[in-house]
Formats: sequence, C-alpha cells, structure tokens
Amino acid sequence: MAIDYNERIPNNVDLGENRRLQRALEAWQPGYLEWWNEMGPSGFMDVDVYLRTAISVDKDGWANFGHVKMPDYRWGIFLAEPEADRRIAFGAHKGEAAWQDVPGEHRATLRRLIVTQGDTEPASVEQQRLLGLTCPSLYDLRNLFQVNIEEGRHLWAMAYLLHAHFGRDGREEADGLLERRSGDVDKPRILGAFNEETPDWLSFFMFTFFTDRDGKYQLASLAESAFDPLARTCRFMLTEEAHHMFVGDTGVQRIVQRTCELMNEHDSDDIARHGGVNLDTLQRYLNFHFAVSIDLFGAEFSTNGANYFSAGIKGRYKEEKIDDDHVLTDALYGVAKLDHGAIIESEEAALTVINERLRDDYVEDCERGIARWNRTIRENGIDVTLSLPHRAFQRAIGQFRNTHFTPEGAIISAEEWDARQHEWLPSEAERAHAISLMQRVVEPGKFAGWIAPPRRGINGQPLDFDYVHLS
Ligand code: BYC
Ligand code: FE
Ligand code: FE
Repeated sequence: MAIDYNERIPNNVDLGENRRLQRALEAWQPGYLEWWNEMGPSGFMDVDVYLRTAISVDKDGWANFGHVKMPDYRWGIFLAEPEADRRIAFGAHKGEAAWQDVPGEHRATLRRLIVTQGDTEPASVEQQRLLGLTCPSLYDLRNLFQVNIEEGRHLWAMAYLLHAHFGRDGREEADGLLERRSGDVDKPRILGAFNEETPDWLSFFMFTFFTDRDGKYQLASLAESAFDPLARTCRFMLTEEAHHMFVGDTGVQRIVQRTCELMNEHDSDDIARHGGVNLDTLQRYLNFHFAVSIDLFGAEFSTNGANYFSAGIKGRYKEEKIDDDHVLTDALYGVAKLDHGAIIESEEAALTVINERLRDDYVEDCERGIARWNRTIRENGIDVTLSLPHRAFQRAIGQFRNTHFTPEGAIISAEEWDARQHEWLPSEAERAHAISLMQRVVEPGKFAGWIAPPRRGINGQPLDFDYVHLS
C-alpha cells in the first residue's frame, strides 16, 4: 500500500477521508515540530542528512534514501497492511474477530499502554539530543539522526492512535506526550530508563542495543494485540526498530574491536590512557544498561500483565508460533523467585509471570549479541569474555528492587554494595573518561580513535561518503 506524500501528513490510513481526525492531527503537528526544533538533535537542524524514508509499508518500500534536512522529514502515519478477517490469537477472546475500535471496558488500559509506549519515543530523542556535537564519524552521525527521526515517527504512530480512537482524553494525552521531558524533575518521562542521561556514544550504543531492544519486545507483544490498529501500527514500527538495534549491536562491536587492537598494540589491558575504552569499562556500562532496560518489562509478578494477556491486549513474543492453548488458565511457568532471602527456581501461574516470560525472550536475544562481541574479542586473541549480569542485579522494579545483588546474583549487604559497586557500575571518573574521548570527527571516511570503522557503509555507499553535509 503506497504512502500518500501529497497530504500535509503523509499516511496510508486514508486520513483525507476523515476530516475531523485530519484537522485534529494537523492541529497537533505544529506542536510536534516545535518540540522537534526545541528537543531534537541540537545544532543540526539546517544540514542535509542522508536519510531513509518509507514510500510504502512493504519490504521494498524502504529502499528510498536521499539527503534531507531533518525538520523537512515527512513524519507520518503508516500501518502495516490489514490482515483479512484477523482473529484474536490469545486470551479469553481467542478466536473472536479482532477489534477495529476500542471496547469500552478496555479503554483506560489501552490508553495507558499507548501513552506509555508513546512517551518513550520522544524521550529517547531528548536523551540523545547533544550527541551529534561529539560524533565519532559522519557515518555514525547519520545513523544517530536516522534513529532520532524514526523515534519521532514512532511518536506520531501513538499520537495517531490516541487521536483516532480515544476522543478528547486521547487528544489531551497526545499533547502530554509533547509536554513531558526526559529527566525533568517536575514533568519527567514515564519509565525509568527514559529519564537517564545518554551523555556519550558508548552510552548511546548500549542504549540502542539494550533499551531499543526492549522496544522490539514490547512492540512485538503489542503487535499481537486484539486491538487491530495498535497491532498494525506496531508491526510497521518493528521494521524501523531493526535498524536501531543494528546501530547498537555494531556500535559496541566496533568499540570492542578497537579496544582489542589497542590492547594488542600496547600489550596492556589498560588502554584508557591510549585513547581507548577498557573492556572492564565496557562490562560496567553493559551492566548498567542491561539492569535499567530489564526494569522496563515491569514486575515479575504482575496482575496487570495477567489482565493484559487475558483481555487480549498484549500477547507474548511471537504468540502464534507458541505451541500451547494461548489461554494459559492452568499453565505454569518457571521463574527465579526471591524467597526468604534466597533466589529459588519456582513454577508459577504463567499468567501472573507473563512479564517475566517476555523478559526471558529478551535476555536470550541479548545473549546472542554478547556472543558476537565475545567472538570479536577471541578473534583478536584476547582471553576475556563479556557477560550479562544476573537479572536481580541493580533492579529498581519488581521483587529484587530492595535487595542488593552482585552481577553473579549473590545477595549482599548494603555495606558491601556501597564498598564494591564501583567494581560493577561505571564510576564518575570512568564516565568522565568516556566523555573526554568524545571528540567530534566529521571528515568523510575518518573515525575517532576509540572505535573501529564499520565493515560497510549505508545503502551500499562508501565509508567516505558525505552522509551529512556540514558545510
Ligand atoms: N518505570 O504490574 P507492573 C521503546 C510501574 S521501549 C517506572 O509490571 P505494568 C523505546 C507500573 O506502572 C518500550 N514505573 O506494571 C526504546 C505499575 O505502577 P502502578 C516501551 C514502572 O504497567 C528505545 C507498577 O510499577 N513500551 O519503545 O503492567 C528508544 C507495577 O508494575 C516501570 C512499553 O513499555 C518502569 N520501568 O507493566 C525509544 C509498552 N515498570 O500501576 C523507544 C507499554 C513498572 O502500580 N507498557 N512500573 O502505579 C507496558 O506494557 C507496561 O506499562 C510495562 C509495565 C510492561 C512497562
Ligand atoms: Fe521507537
Ligand atoms: Fe528504537
């Protein structure tokens, strides 16, 4: 289905047929642009960036690249193709027709989830707004901006659902998405990870690896939703998300590669003074970003989660490929449970721990990425491995939040935590060092000394391509 770019708001939802909705969104658009100009990438609004724009929502629709000024990017509303006679795949309504409108009894819940999802998108743009000033290359600068404009589009996706399906309070919530600010004491973003800072590119790559990956899993579970417009919106968003994780995955891999080269060149594991990032620093950043990101799956034991599933609002990852009854009334699922000061394996009602199941799928996906980074370390002849910390480590949400754990999952006292946390989390000095490495490199084809070049450019372009016209 082609996207209509002749409209003020590009879309594939026949927006022109619904004048009221079109007017409401056109009224929201200036506020969005104002937000983008205020909170989007600082200092780069009038330069041409080599961006990818969807011209249709099928696979080939993505092959459209060209230099665009970011404020001129055509943000719009794109839903994946409808599935004829789509049926609800899970929960109490399994087998019934998917909902084209919001059922009254689920209105508040759906609105809340859509607002929560929508809130993360602009938050990440706000967190990343200064990174362009210290980019390690034009290639990376372009990738940052591609991620940023697509997160802006994800905000459009949720604002559309709020306007189209939730009446006046939906419009108010859509305005609220433009009013909260990441890290603001009075009006912060909703979820914890989105109020953290992303002060340097090491954090950015960890964020796109770990936190955008939470996005992938949350979107995938909402892509199963009985509420069909939400499902279709999330399906298309997932095609954009893949690039964000590519940026994080390859970004960290390139740092690992460069670190290993410096270690071999200087025959030392402390290469911080040679302009690199030490492997133990990478491990501490990894620990931090993993812990903050797994908090985003919510509490292990969650009646909310159980209700979302039973109501058909939020499914499991790849629900339809799972071989069970998709209702789970009596099903059990094994989880790590904190029981009288010890972590035990416990079989629990699958519905109650449905958040934990999604977290398991996510952790497995993270493991695959870490294995790739470890392969790079091995290929450089170095005997170190990076690993994910235990899921109980440094949690702020769920059963582990009030207890301290080592990255191996051992329970420790508050005193031991205070004395040893610098071993496991980046220290102030280490963060300052990472920031000090961030010197802007913008000569085409050149890369900062702490990161290796990528294997290939974007869309078949050479590495020294002028991805962002700075002059
Ligand atoms: N921070 O029953 P639970 C992305 C609260 S990322 C603060 O588990 P719930 C992206 C919770 O509100 C994907 N509070 O809660 C990535 C609840 O409070 P109440 C974003 C939290 O709500 C990178 C209480 O704790 N999408 O797209 O059922 C760049 C009990 O917990 C947090 C979504 O999140 C937290 N981390 O489940 C750009 C999908 N966690 O009600 C974009 C939509 C929990 O007791 N959201 N609480 O006062 C959801 O599905 C759910 O809201 C959650 C939490 C899974 C997040
Ligand atoms: Fe997103
Ligand atoms: Fe993303």
